[in-house]
Amino acid sequence: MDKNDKIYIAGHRGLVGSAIVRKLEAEGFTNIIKRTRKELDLVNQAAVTEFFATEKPDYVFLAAAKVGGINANDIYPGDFIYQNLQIQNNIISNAKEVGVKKLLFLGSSCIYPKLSKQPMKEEYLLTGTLEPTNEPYAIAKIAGIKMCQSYNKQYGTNFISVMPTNLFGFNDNFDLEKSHVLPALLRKIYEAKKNNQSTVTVWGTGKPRREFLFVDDLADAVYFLMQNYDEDEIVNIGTGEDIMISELAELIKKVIGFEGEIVYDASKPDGTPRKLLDVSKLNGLGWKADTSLEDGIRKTFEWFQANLP
Ligand code: GFB
Repeated sequence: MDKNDKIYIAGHRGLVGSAIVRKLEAEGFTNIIKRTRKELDLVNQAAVTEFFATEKPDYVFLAAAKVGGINANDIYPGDFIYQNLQIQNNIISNAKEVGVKKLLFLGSSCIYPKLSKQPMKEEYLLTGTLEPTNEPYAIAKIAGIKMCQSYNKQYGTNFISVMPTNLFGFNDNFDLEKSHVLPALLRKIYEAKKNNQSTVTVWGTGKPRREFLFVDDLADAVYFLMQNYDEDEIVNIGTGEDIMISELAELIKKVIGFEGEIVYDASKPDGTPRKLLDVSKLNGLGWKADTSLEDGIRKTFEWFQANLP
């Protein structure tokens, strides 16, 4: 990518898209195209077709998606499958129509089977049954991967797909019902400390294990792959390390300085027992994550405090 190439970042206000914008701006890119949802509804095929025909971007980062934590996936499955399929179909097909040089599609580690062997290698895709709470979202993401690969095969495009682990950082969603676990616990524990509560409730048993990647590291990896990877096969992006949800809660307690007790609500779903990515392919290409979980949580907590509504 040249510094003045036209680069469209779909989803530039979200957790991932905003981190990619920060990265590209820091690298000196000057021609970044952004559209808010009000300006361009990505679910609307005609609007997306017109946008691509007018703007004709050179490169596309497809970071726009309907996302949420385990509860949001569970209660809005129709929105998750419909909106994600629409957004990605509209963008990928129109990128091909106007001759985009390269597109990077962001998937998710939930595309792998619920009870997959750990750590999860790229080739485990479609080898088993998915986790039911996020199956509609995962099916949409799998369709996106297959769409990129099929277009490469039939039309000779260069559309790559990457599978990030659970992400966190600036511009995340801190809504207590719909967010992912890390921002939810940051907010719950922060509020518990502020209100002198003696306990904080964590959903599930606390036993599931998750891998967390600071989103600025993700943006760095995505930038690296946009320049150095041109293959059909998907690439995992993660740290290669995971922790128990109960350990995450203790770590966030330590960062925030909350001295109360963590209690578990086992009536809430645990989801997949473990979701650790095998990142040997990405490491072999020459990229490694470098923000520790504790540092990432500290930075995110500072951002959260500075940006409280
Ligand atoms: O982050 P999370 O919602 O996503 O939940 P998943 C991870 C684990 O944390 C689950 C537990 O075992 C939750 O039960 N947890 C504990 C909590 N307390 C809380 C809380 O207050 N809020 C939330 N949200 N969880 C999502 C998928 O799965 O991960 C998406 O549903 C996507 O499709 C995303 O793949 C990365 O890792 O379980």
